[in-house]
Amino acid sequence: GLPTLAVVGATGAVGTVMCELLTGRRNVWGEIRLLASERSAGRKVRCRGEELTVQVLTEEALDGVDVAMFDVPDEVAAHWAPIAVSRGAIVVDNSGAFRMDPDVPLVVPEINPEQLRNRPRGIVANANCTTLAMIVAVAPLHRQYGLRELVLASYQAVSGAGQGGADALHDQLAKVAGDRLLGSRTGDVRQAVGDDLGPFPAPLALNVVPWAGSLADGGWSSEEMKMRNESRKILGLPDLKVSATCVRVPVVTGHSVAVHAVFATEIDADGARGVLRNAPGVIVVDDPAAGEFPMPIDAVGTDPSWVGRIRRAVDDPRALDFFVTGDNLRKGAALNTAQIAELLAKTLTHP
Ligand code: 11C
Repeated sequence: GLPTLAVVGATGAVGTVMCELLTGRRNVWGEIRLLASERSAGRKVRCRGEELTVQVLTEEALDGVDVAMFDVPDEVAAHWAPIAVSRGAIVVDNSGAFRMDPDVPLVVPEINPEQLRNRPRGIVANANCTTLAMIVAVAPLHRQYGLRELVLASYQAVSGAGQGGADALHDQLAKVAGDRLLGSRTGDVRQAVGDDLGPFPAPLALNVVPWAGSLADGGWSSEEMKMRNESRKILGLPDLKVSATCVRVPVVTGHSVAVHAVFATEIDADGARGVLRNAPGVIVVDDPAAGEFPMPIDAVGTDPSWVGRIRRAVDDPRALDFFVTGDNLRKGAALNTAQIAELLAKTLTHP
């Protein structure tokens, strides 16, 4: 029979997209079991054309599961992923809990699928959504030109912080709509928005916030360190120089990254465009004269990383600048997890 899949965290922002994805993709699963916290248990969710009842995550609920996808906070994954493994499942974890563990492969199927084979802890990690949007475009350029350094600036959507992030932005936009003084010297956005900041340290409506995640050493944010550390691990370049500045913008879904990539050899924009056009998971949208650039409003709900504004640095013939946008809930989370799980399913189908 076909392997049994569990989706842990099935009612969150990523879990919800996962159910949509499982409905649209080629089916490789037998039973699909939706698991969540007590709060969401009993809810009915349509998935793959079936109406499924969300069950409470317990040890017993994991019995008989072949692959368990985890879309839950770090501390929940840290506790429950090893339990799922002890019950016989392979875990594909979308949290940050295991990504940098040397015994856990960090897999992007377009880039390093071979790493799936070596998973001593029974856990495979899915990268951060900001890393994923960018790395799908950077990896094929690295193969062609030899990457030496990345300088990154992100433009991250509020749904990266979960459903609460999306709700916060919509609530704030409703509060600021129509007041044309807001954002000028005489109109205070903080006052209009009030205390309801959701998961963010400052208002997102009519604003940008140069902060995502928690405080790490040296003034860096955890999100910036993830972009550095995960890029190094996925590309197999432990000494890669990476500097990232992560910024939250008033976009609901779709993380964008401005990339300055320095290579070992000279690079030209047309050559890079050719490499990217042939790269799996990438779509090139690069005709500024016609108003065509990668943007979240177009990338949302789609699978690929959209890449454009491709140009060679004026002052360094070995450096390329470009802009990339990807759906943070799809390739950034649910899609990459589903792709990994499907590769595992191929090896698991019971006779
Ligand atoms: C954000 N990228 O946009 C974060 C959310 O390590 O999986 C995902 C955090 C993570 O806020």
